[in-house]
Amino acid sequence: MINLTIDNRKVAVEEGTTILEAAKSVGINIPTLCYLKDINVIGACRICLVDVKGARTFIPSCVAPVAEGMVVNTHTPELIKARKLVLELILSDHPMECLTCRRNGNCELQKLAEEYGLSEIRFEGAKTDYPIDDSSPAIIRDPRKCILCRRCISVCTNIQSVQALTAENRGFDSLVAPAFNERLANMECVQCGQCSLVCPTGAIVERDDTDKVWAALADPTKHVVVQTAPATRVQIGETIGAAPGTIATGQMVAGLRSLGFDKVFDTDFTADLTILEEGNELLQRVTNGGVLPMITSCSPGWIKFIEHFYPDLLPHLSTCKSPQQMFGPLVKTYYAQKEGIDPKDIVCVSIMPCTAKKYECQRPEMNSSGYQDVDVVLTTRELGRMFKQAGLDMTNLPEEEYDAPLGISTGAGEIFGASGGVMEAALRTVYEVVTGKELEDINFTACRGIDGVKEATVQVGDLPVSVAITNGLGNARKVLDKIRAGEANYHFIEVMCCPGGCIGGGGSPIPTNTEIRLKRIDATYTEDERMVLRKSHENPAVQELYAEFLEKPLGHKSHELLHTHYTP
Ligand code: HC1
Repeated sequence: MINLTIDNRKVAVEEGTTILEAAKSVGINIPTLCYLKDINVIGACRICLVDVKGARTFIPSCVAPVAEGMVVNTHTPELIKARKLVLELILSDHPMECLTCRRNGNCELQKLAEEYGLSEIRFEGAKTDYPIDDSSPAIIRDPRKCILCRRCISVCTNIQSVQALTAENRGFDSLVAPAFNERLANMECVQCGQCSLVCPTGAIVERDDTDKVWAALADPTKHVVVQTAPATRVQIGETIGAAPGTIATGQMVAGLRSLGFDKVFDTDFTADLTILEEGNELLQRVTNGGVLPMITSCSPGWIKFIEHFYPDLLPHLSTCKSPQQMFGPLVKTYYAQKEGIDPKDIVCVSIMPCTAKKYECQRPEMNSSGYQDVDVVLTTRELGRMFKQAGLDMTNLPEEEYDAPLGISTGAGEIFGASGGVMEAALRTVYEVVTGKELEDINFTACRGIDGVKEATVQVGDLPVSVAITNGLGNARKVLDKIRAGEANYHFIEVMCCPGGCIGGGGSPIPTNTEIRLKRIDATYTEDERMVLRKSHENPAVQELYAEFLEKPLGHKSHELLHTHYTP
C-alpha cells in the first residue's frame, strides 16, 4: 500500500492509484471534465489540477499516480484561481446558449461554472464556428459546443472499436469530428450514441423527435400506440431524479396513458416472440447443418457494425428482425385487423434506450406492413422530457398495467434489456421445447453480468449447447475474429452493441456509468423474478398470436413480417 496525505487526511491506497481516485476513496471529489474512469484518462482539460508539495507546477490528478509520503492539497486559493482560469478559457470559445441547449441543467461544464461562481469571461475574441452535423437519423453533432475532451473519441475507438470520430487540425482550429470533417451519415458510424452518453456538454445529443409524437397525439384521425423497450422501465425514473435501479414499470405505463397514447404496449411481448422465432431458427440450423454459430440480430448498432466491418459473416446472423421491428408490422396487420383500424391511421411509437433504433426504423426494408412499420422512436431521455413538459410527476402516479394483447409478456422478455438476457431467455425456451422437461432452475446465471465476453455450455437433451455472449462492439470484434479464424466452436452467440446491454444504450439517462449499469441490471432481474410467467413459450398472448394469425414459428407469415435480410 502507498501512504499519503490529501487535504490533511491520511490515505492508504494501492500502488498505481491516481491521486484523483485516492482522493475519491476518502470522499474528496476533485472536479473533472475530460476524465472518464477506465475509458478516457488523458489529463487534457486541466480542471483536476492539484498542489503536490515539492512539485514545481500543479499536477493533473487524473493521470498522476500516488507516491509514498506525498502531501496533496486539492483546493488552495491558487488552485481555485487556476481552475477558474481554465473554465474561463473553455467558455471563451463556447456558445453561451445554455437556455436553449439540450443539456441545460445536466451539463458538466455548466455545473462547474456554477460551482466556481464564474461571473464574467474576460477573454473576448474569435469563436469556433463549424457547422452543425444533423445528417444522422440518430445523433446531432454541434462542434461549437465541443470542449475537445475526447471522451467521445475514446468510447468510439476503445470501447466500440468503430473509430468514427477523431481529432482534426491543431491549435484554435482543433476539432473533434469524423475524419476529414465528413458528415456522420457518410461514415461507418453505427449510430449507437455512446458518444452522446459520455459528452459532458451538448456537443453530441440524440435527435429529438418529441414534436412528431406530440403532433400525432393531438391528431384526432390518428390511433397512436406505443411500445416500451425492456430496459426503459429500469431507466425512466432517473430522468426525474429517482435513484438508479428504480423500477417504474407501472408508473411509466400510467404516464404514457396520461400523455394520450391510445394503447400502451410492450416490446417485451415481441421479445418473447423473438425467442420463439429465433429458438426455432437455431434448432433448424443445428438439425439441418445450417450456418453456425448463429448470432442474435436485435441490436441495430451491432447490425450496422457487422454490415460495415464483417460483411463476410452476415450469414451467421439470425434472420429475425429485432423485437422493435417485429412489433411494428404486427401492430399494422394483426392488431389493425383485430381492432378494425385502417393501418394508415396507426402511428407506432417506440420508447427505446437506444439511438440506433431511430436509424433502424428508417431502414428501407422495415416496411413489411405496407407502411413504415415503426413511425417514431424516442429515447428514454426524450420520454423523460415529454413527461416533464406534460407536468407529470411520474413517481407519484398510481401504477397501471399494459394493454392486451401486445402488452402481455414474461420475465424472459424483460431480461432482454441486460447483457446475456436474450441468451438466457432463449435457453429457457429451447431447453424445455427440445427436452419436453421443465427446467428445475430457470436462472442461467453464467449468462449474466457485464463481463465483455461470457461463455457457457448447457446440456440440452443429447446436445451440449455452447454459447457466447458479448457486449460492447470491441468485444464483439474479438468473437468475430475467432469465427473468421475458425476457432469459435459455439452454437449461438448473443451480441449487444452497448456495454452492459440495452440498459446502457446510447439513449439512456445521463449519467450512465458502470455503477449505474449494474444497478439497472439488478433491477432487471428483480423485475423478471416478479413476473408470473418467466418463459417466452408460456406467453399466452404469443400463443394466441400464432393460433389466430401467424400459424407457426418460421411459417409463411412470420417470414413475411418478422424476418429480414442484411446489406453487405
Ligand atoms: Fe433493447 Fe431489444 S433488448 S435491442 O437492447 O432486443 O433498445 O431494452 O428494445 O428491439 O426487446 C433496445 C432494450 C430493445 C429490441 C427488445
